[in-house]
Amino acid sequence: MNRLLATLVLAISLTAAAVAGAGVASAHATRLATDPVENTELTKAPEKVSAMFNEALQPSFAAMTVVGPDGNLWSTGEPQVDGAVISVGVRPLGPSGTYTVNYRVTSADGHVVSGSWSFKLTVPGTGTPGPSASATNPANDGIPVWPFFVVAGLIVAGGALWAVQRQK
Ligand SMILES: [Cu+2]
Repeated sequence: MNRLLATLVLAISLTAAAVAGAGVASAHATRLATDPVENTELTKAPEKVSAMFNEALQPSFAAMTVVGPDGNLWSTGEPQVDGAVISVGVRPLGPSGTYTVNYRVTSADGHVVSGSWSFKLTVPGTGTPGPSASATNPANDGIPVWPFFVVAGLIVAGGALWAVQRQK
């Protein structure tokens, strides 16, 4: 019975390690399309911005912001993940110029992918901005991957140790 349990623990540990390894090997989510299209010139603010990827995204840790030419946040609310699409609401825009959409999504394989694109507002709007974006760019706070490997390694070591001790 004890040996069976030890074997089970080892099997689970190896599976965890294999999953961690598989994440490195498989491809990240790739951005296929954006709305508005990159570098589009708009005369009116979009109600929301979105990016579509080549695979379903994990809804956890998703981030998306719109930063205006004034350095302020023009996105509003929480980003929404729907299958392969992430979107966020946009306030009525303000000054004309370049608005940059920053995003961070989690691929199906667990890897975090971040990026950005821009569009241009050619006619200034009357909207009021959110807070300054300098501290809230999602591209700046990537989630480190190494704690996952440390935990996987500890599980494998623990399982092996247990298996060895049970055989004495
Ligand atoms: Cu990946």
